[in-house]
Amino acid sequence: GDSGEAVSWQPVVEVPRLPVRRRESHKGDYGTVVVVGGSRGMAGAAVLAGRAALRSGAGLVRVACPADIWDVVAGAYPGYTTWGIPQSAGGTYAEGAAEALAAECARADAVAIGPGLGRRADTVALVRRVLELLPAEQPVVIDADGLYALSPYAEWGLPPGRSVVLTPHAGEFARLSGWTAPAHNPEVQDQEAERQRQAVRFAREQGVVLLLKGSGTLVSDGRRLYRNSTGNPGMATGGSGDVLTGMIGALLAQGWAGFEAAVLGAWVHGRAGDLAARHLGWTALTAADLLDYLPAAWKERE
Ligand code: NPW
Ligand code: AMP
Ligand code: MG
Repeated sequence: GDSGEAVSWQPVVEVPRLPVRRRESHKGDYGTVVVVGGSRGMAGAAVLAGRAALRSGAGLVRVACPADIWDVVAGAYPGYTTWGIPQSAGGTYAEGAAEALAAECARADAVAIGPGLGRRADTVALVRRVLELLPAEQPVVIDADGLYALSPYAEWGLPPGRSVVLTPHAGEFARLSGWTAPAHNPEVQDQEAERQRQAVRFAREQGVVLLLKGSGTLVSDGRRLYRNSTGNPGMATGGSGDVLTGMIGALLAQGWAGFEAAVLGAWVHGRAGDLAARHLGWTALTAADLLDYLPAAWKERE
């Protein structure tokens, strides 16, 4: 399309605050999120997303991973439940796997799909089929290999009108949208303006909430645009994005609308990175450290 097209949006300045928890509330009040992720070699991505969802207030977290890593994911952390996506002897997904997985997802309040799933043909088919089968009102955040399965989004994406949050980094956004950012330098004003225009336009045309990651993460629903101010280059480390996916899934499960969930998630994720960097520095920071600093970051929004 025409990248010079004028797009109007309202800048958002307010990052939402968390409502106060009622003293008598129980875990059913805070929603269930299913994290669909992981594969042999990338079990960690599912673990990071599941742990991040727990650290972000979801009442219950269930990690759905391929059956061949079920024990690995379950053994990595006791706080979430797990479910193994059926596989056949050869390791590919079994017949009926997508239907069974969709049924698991349909019992939850929100779904976070993609971290570490891999890119095999049967994985791509599984992701597409599951998303087709989800109830229309179920909110979903799609990241990483979930985005790969839906690229280009205009061809493979979900029908507009659903609550969908997509969280690509620049490389994933290029694959989804066909637009490749020039080497990103936020100091160059017109490059940044073009990045913002592309984000708003994609969100509007596809009817999704887009969270475009990077230094100065953008969130748009096609009408509003938010540019995040938290975060640092210490977060340029494997697994950072997987943590964000779990966080947004947890917020969706707690009833936040997609745009607000993405804005709040991006801010708190970056803030956790900034608090972590204060003690650990940029060099040593890891994705697991973000989990350790989420409590302090969330507390600032309580
Ligand atoms: P380059 O290298 O800059 O030329 P991919 P991925 C390009 C899982 N993980 N940020 C870049 O080009 C994830 O969940 C598992 C990043 C390159 O071509 C996924 O399932 C972990 N990339 C899977 O790995 C921890 C940028 O995009 C390509 C970019 C693959 O995810 C790690 C890289 O992206 C990881 O999270 C930017 N700003 N701009 C685990 N512990 O299990 C351009 N690129 O190929 O989508 O791969 O992000 O590594
Ligand atoms: P992913 O590439 O999916 O692992 O996501 C990386 C995460 O780290 C995203 O949330 C990015 O916004 C964040 N991140 C990476 N590099 C930076 C940076 N230089 N400044 C701020 N945030 C960053
Ligand atoms: Mg990622």
